[in-house]
Amino acid sequence: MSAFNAIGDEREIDRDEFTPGLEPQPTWCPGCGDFGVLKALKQALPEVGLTPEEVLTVTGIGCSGKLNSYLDTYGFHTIHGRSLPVARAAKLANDGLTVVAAGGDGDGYGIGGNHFMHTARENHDMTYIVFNNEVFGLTKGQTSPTSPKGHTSKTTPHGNAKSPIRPLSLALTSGATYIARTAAVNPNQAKEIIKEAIEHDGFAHIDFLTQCPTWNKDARQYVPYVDVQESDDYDFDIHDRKEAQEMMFETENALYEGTVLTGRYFVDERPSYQQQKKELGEMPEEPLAERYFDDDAEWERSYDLLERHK
Ligand SMILES: Cc1ncc(C[n+]2csc(CCOP(=O)(O)OP(=O)(O)O)c2C)c(N)n1
Ligand code: SF4
Ligand SMILES: [Mg+2]
Repeated sequence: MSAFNAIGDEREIDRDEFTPGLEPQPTWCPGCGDFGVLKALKQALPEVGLTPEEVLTVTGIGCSGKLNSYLDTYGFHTIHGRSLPVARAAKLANDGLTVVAAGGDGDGYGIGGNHFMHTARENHDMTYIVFNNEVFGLTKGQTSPTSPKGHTSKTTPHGNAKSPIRPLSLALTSGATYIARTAAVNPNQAKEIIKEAIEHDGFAHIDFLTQCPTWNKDARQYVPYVDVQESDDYDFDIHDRKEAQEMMFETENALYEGTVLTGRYFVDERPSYQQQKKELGEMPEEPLAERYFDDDAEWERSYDLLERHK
């Protein structure tokens, strides 16, 4: 029996199964928002009926990138900004896996920004969690693509001259089909949003506000927050692109003016890339890795291809 045969098994599971037995405790600083992501994810995975062996967590580099060290799923800690291409390849090679990609604001909106845009455009079926703490945490607090204008740090001692990126708007115009923002201070909402994102068939982007008390001088905890679905002050249709766009724009401005808006912003039913590849007959019917176990399989090996080009 290969590791993949476990996919599809039905049994009772709980969040403790996602806690590694041998790994050390998280090394995040006390009060770090990253704990909130880990907690919400550990609760969400069993609640959608997943077992650890059905999930792959792919992370970038940063404090956020340590997520899969503390989570007992398959894991791949990639290089800076490259969680999405690795996640895409894994999902294409084994469509049975539930893929969660994760990384920081520097990782996903900076160095990996190009991958973010195209993974959204192509609507790859996965959940992408961006830990947005508005700084480069691991490397000691440099200004990042989501740092506010005027933000002071070692790299912008006189104040940040750049305007921050608009993550929700960027996801929308790029083509993501589920877009939400949540915050580490709102664990129940975070868990529900992660569950919806995992169950969504297509690219689901979660901008997850995670405070960095060590390096973000303002040490914002993102409280009080407003849930746009719960509040009477906001009324928009998450299936209407134009209304979602206006709400995202307001949300992105509000964050830097001191009002933290969170919730679901956009959901669309456009078929995922995997779905479209299946319709074209271009998706493997079994995980590609299974072929290593099948001596009779006829498949081209990379060195056969090299031979042909001699
Ligand atoms: C190609 C490359 N450039 C730079 C670095 C150094 N580096 C490591 S983590 C990091 C920033 C992390 O910031 P972010 O993605 O926001 O994650 P956080 O630590 O805040 O969770 C940088 C610049 C690297 N590892 N690789
Ligand atoms: S440096 Fe900031 S982001 Fe990194 S673990 Fe500490 S509080 Fe969290
Ligand atoms: Mg960061």
